[in-house]
Amino acid sequence: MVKEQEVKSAYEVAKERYAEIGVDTEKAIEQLSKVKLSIHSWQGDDIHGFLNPDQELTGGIGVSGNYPGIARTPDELTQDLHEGLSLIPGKHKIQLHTLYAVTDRKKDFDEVGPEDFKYWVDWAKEEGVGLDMNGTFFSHPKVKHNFTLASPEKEIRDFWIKVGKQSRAISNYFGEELGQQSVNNFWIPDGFKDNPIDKLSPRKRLIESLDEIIKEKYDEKNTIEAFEGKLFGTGIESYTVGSHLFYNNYAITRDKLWTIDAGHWHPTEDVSDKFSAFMPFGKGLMLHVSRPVRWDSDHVVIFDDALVRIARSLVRDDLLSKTNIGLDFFDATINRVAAWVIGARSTQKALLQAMLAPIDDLKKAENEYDFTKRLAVTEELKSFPFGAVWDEFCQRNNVPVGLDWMDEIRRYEKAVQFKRN
Ligand code: RNT
Ligand code: ZN
Repeated sequence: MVKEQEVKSAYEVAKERYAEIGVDTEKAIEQLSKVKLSIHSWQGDDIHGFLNPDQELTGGIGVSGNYPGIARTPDELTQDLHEGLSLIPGKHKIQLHTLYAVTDRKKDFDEVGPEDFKYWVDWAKEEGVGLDMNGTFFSHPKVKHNFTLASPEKEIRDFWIKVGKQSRAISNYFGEELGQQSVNNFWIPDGFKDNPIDKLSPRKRLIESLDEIIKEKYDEKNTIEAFEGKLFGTGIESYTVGSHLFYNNYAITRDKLWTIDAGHWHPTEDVSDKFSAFMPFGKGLMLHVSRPVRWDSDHVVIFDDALVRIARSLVRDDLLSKTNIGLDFFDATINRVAAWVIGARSTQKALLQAMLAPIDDLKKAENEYDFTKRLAVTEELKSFPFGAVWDEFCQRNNVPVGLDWMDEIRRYEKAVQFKRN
């Protein structure tokens, strides 16, 4: 066990070091405690959900691994989420999907409504978390040749439009019940494996379907839509109807949020550079923080350069208040609760490190063309003792410091998860 006093004294030293360059660590701690992450339920059960758990996962996404202890029921999933949340400092949100409805009889995707999410709302109230939503447009027989809302068949489109409308009603219910805005994220897999003849008509159909879905007015205090584009999916390599540019334009013209999933771009593209290019025009962003390894592989998020850059852009450009930071990865080769904890804590650490910088001072240097100072300071900052501030943050939030959380995971998997099989 890490000793409380040691954390305190290391923090005091770090506080001094940062004060010397004009950085107030208390302010950073305060700022970080206000950032809510939207933690994705689907890391806990490999995106099976409860509506049709035996249906294969489709849509061009995939989970690999079979680490023991997967959550199979609503109670197991909420138990695991509770465990994960107890190891992540701060107050957060959970992202759900249509798939996670808890129904009293067999229901299809288009039939589930707010009443089927009462289980989650009750749990969220008890847990003190918010809820975000995602309509599910995959893992269902009505995904025909990888098409949903942009399908050439009206009957198929109508089914998915209904799913979209229901997801809005559910998201609105989350907002009303929990007193905080619920972001309703839309991602559909629609596209072709091989070169299409007609790239325009599917996009026009998608616009029509989406416009129909968002026709009904809901109070934005409760719910707002976000639209997530993509470059490609497995088996959908040649053409994606909902491309980045498509949703970028859709979000701007409909005054909605644009979702940027860190895995949905060419590996050499820096997604963090897009925030400041979108924000002056857009209402706000939803992020799906993920880690693409060579492709959109949805590895667990770690403290790597890509994450550091995302955090820096949000903090330096003061975009946190207009950005919803969601996580989106799925790895079943490691303990699924640990995956949540690692991804969430890494994201928070990156944000904290970004906050621990003399940002105004650096902006001033930049405007005065003092690029020498800019480079010198940003480079030295990398080895400043931000870890001591992070430890203090964890301690103040009553979650384990350092690797202590791993001891708890080992206890939990023995006592709970490994007993499931
Ligand atoms: C898929 C998108 C989408 C999904 C989740 C499960 O490429 O990233 O966000 O990962 O909805
Ligand atoms: Zn995503």
